[in-house]
Amino acid sequence: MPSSPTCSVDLPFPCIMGVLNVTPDSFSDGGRFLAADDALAQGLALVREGAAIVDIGGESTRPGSDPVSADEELRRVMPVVEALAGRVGVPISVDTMKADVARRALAAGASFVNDVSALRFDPGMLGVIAENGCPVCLMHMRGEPKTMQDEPVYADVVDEVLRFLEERMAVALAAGLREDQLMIDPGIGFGKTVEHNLALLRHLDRFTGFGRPVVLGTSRKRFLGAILGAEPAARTTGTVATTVMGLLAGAHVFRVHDVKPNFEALRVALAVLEGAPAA
Ligand code: PMM
Repeated sequence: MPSSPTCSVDLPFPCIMGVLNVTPDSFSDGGRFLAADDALAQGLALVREGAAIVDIGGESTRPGSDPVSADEELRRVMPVVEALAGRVGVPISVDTMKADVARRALAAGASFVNDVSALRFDPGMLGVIAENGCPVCLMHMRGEPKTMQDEPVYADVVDEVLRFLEERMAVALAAGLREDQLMIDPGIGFGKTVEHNLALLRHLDRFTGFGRPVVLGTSRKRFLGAILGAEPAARTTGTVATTVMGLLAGAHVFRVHDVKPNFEALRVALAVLEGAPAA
């Protein structure tokens, strides 16, 4: 039976992290949930469909995107965190690289931080996580969103991403974070070609070797478009294929926009692995 390390926020294994982007420009759902009421309804819908985490983000990290100010990010994110905290019944993560946004979101009821810069962009972030004692997802990204897709080159993408995550975990532990606060993510699409993404997915099992929960974010991403010749909204089936493969490789958390099909695929795959439907 598959299993995964425990975390300081109790997350079922496997589980879905539903994406709630409160941005005008995210690549697949930008602009849809800018009004707090729409975001609240979408957050509740994600949980109804099976999400065990709602991931709220106010800054697009799509390739080529410009950063937004902390004030603007707070203006987007805080009403949604405040509206959802205590109402969704599942942990909320805040997808941010900024210490101020993380601090305020945690104070308003978010349970952990999803930092796609792996604590590199804001020197204050490590302190916020340490003070709060909450989990943090450390994701690999080459460079920054503005430039990350400018001809990324790796000698061996899997080795380099593994080494990067090992180094970021060491930095976090040296600063006083506990091991059970850490989750890791290979950062599919962040400074990687299609072939790099495929190599990371093919060798995803190696990421479980650190003994920390592995987060996988493939949802509707560009490499699926390259394979299928499909626009983001038509990449759901492709996403589901990677979710099932990710489960077989031992990934724990699946960050997706389309919760229901991914949740159902996990339930069926898990039933096959365990020889019985989950209770
Ligand atoms: N991808 C995006 C944003 N945040 N966080 C984690 N941990 N892993 C990811 O792969 C990831 C992320 C970009 O996708 P979006 O624009 O659809 O949110």
